[in-house]
Amino acid sequence: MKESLSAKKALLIISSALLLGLLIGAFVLPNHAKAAEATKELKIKTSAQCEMCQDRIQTKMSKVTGVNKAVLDLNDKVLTVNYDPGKITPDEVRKAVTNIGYSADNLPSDPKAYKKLPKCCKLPKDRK
Ligand SMILES: [Cu+2]
Repeated sequence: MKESLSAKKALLIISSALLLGLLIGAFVLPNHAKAAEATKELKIKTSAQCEMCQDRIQTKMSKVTGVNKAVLDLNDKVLTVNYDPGKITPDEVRKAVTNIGYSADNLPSDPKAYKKLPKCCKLPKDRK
């Protein structure tokens, strides 16, 4: 009698473990996949001019809520942003770039922020 009881216990433990495994498989793993999906990539053409612009844009953009990573390619001045679409929209990402003083795709730079940029970071027509 005692033995069959411990056998029942063992069965209970094993089936609990299996159930737990199923639960993990059913809930945790898909959430994990969702978390990976939560990062989207956006490419934005900017008016960056030099390495100082690159530093400025990358540093400031990486501090924007919802932005995971921002990398500027100085060859084509395209900013690649990895962002969380649950926290920020593409338009808000572009707006954040304009607030630093640079144009973002079709959006013009914020005039005040642009004015504060050092000469080398302004457009060639404004450097004199
Ligand atoms: Cu610059």
